[in-house]
Amino acid sequence: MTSSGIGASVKRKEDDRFISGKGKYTADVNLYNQTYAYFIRSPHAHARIKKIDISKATKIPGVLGIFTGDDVKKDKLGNLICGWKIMSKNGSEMQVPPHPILAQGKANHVGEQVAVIIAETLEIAKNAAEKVLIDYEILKAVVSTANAMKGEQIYENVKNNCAFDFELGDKIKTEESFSGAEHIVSLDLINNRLIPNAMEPRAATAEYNSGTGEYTLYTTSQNPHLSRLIMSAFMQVAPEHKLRLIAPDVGGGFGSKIYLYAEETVVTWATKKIGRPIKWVCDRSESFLTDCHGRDHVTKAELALKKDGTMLGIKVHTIANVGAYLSTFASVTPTYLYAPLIIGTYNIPAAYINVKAVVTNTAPVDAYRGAGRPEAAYLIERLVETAARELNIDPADLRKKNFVDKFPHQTCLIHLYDSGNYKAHLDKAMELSDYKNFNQRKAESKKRGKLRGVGFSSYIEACGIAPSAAVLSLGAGVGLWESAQVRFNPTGNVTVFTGAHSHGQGHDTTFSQIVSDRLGIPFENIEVIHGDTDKGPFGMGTYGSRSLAVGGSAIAKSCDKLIAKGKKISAKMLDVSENDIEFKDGHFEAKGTNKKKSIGEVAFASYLPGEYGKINSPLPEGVEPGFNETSFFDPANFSFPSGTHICEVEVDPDTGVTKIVKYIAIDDFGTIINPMIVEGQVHGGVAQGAGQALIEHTVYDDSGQLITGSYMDYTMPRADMLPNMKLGFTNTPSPMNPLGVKGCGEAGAIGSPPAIMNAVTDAIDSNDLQMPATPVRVWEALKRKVA
Ligand code: MCN
Repeated sequence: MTSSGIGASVKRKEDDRFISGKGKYTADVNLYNQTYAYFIRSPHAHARIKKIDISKATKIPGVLGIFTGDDVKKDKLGNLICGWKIMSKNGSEMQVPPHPILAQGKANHVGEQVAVIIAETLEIAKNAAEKVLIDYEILKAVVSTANAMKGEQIYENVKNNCAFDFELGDKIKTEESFSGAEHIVSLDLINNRLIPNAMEPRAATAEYNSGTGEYTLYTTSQNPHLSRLIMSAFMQVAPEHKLRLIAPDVGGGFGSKIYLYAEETVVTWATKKIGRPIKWVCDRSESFLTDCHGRDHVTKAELALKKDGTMLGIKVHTIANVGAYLSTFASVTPTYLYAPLIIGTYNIPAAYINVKAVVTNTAPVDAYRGAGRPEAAYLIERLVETAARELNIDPADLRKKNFVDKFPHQTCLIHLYDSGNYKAHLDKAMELSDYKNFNQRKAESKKRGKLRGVGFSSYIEACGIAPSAAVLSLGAGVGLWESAQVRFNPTGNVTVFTGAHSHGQGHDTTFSQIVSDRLGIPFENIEVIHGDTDKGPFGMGTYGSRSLAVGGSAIAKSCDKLIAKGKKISAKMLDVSENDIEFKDGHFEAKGTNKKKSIGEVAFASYLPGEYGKINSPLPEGVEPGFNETSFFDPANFSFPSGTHICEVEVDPDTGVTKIVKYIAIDDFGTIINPMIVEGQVHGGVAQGAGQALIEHTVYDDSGQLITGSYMDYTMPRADMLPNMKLGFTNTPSPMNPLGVKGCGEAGAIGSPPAIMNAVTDAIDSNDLQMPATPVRVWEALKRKVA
């Protein structure tokens, strides 16, 4: 390992830019002669739009245009799409509510964009909005996840408000496993709805060049290529070759910026109509109302076991709230990202899951850090811990008894687990947490009047979302893979173009480490470019902890192609046979001699054969000039990170306040490129999971108004909620990619909610508690217990 190669904790090269205010975010983009967009949003959750009168507003000086759903219709723009087709158990296709970029006929959630005003300044646009008269007929709103199917039908084509009724697994075999069971654990679980809250709110600035017919959109996107594809192929905003999307620095996304939203589409369409650039920046209140939310499941989960703890079967019924519209990936999150993982790390022979996806008059719900996998880990890990308590078996022993321990492992659902050693991370976590002395700590806490609890979670996730064959067979609209171009410039430094997008994950650093390691060139001589559809090949973006496993592997593949080409060129330069060339530490060496050429020299010669390139002849026959390779990597399967998290909490029975006093996370991410970055990813993920478990909660009232629409009411996790975490790794390389890596970007948010909730329920000795375990809920649960 070199000081900047694979395995080194290199400091993030992008941080200097970010912490010194030199980052360039979408809102920093200001174009000559730009105008400003302001969206008029529905104040009602469900309302018929009877009339929109813009006559007064258009007369205000400085107003350049006001557009409504009628204008969108007139221009024949397509609707926003959901790109993953899910079939219901009766064989019918999912029912998708039409999703126009400006409401047509009806508004279906508070905050939905009903009209847009383009003006010389934002103030003028906002003032003009006051003069737009909209006549609404308020309709009854459907809000509750559990009762959505009993509510008034929202869309003509979505019967009973159920977009799809999905199932996976063998129902009969599972029922049989339950009939033969000696013990059944049953839990009613709510996976609370979350609002992503990336540090940078969404933004978009669009410009049309009438000279070239080209549109440029600067946008806060996690996957600009896919957004461009949707805008071109499905919405007819502009032909793909005339549409350039640039997602510059993006200040976090956590999933919420994967999707194509209405606003960026509207400004791109309207910029040609206005004939000037248009800028839109979302404010935090709009973010709360319109960014896609996450989770929101109501679940009944049951686990069948023998008395000795052997797991026999699992049965799950979930109602998943997808909100008012099916956003870009909304259908895959509560189905294929969730259902196949309900068996977790365990050898459970029979499983059945049914998911009813319901539409409601709330903001759309889509993937949020973990996307389906936290929901799966939560239910299986809560069931397992409960089973251990009910059967009076140590939770660690129950897990070990049932762990999958041979790989590859074909589960009874659809996944083939690639590699792992679950016992190893459980053992390591137990050792690091000093589990054996827990009872002593519990007694000490008791002396101080506190209730101490411990919780485990041995989670698994599927990441590296890609294998085209697999995702297409599961209903994806397009196969997923990733691309990379590694380009040597003649003077020996390297530009890497990746189809992935970094918005906090440190790709500039880790991708440079891969190239430095593979090609033996200094880390400082490598530049990573992402987020621009005009640079580099097509890309699939960043989500599902896929960028390293899929995008990083494409980079490694391109490096290997360069080495193969370099062998041919250097053989000619050194006057030996290609078979005698060995590539080592950045040099092509003629075996058994002291003759060698650095990769930089070879790169120069490849572009400029001749005196200066020190290859006084043309390149070898059949070798094209240049040192620039492009690769597309499509793995054979997902990779499956796993880990054990152990949490200890102290609950104050008088106030219900929970304090996390110990947190251990031992994770298996296969080969690790940069341990420091990976630890940072785990820290962030655990903090988000702690937020979900203890304080974060999205509340709509019965009329569909968002009660938790600001930081006054929506509580974000804070540093003082978390102790100094102890992290560690077990590394079983994944056989699914050339780097042996597994993703780490979501693991913390997947492993932590069940570990924390298992600890809280242990402390209060009651399962009668749902997330978030706020002080009042914990206190009430304790009171219910006494009563
Ligand atoms: N890495 C590594 N070794 C491994 C695994 C990963 O060194 N074995 C490094 C990677 O090279 C990369 C980082 O860790 O620099 C995360 O890699 P990966 O797990 O591939 O995840 P992605 O880069 O695809 O990031 C997506 C993931 C997701 S899905 C969400 S949501 C999320 C997350 O990452 N959103 C984030 N982490 C985030 N971090 C920040 N700061 N901001 C977000 O919005």
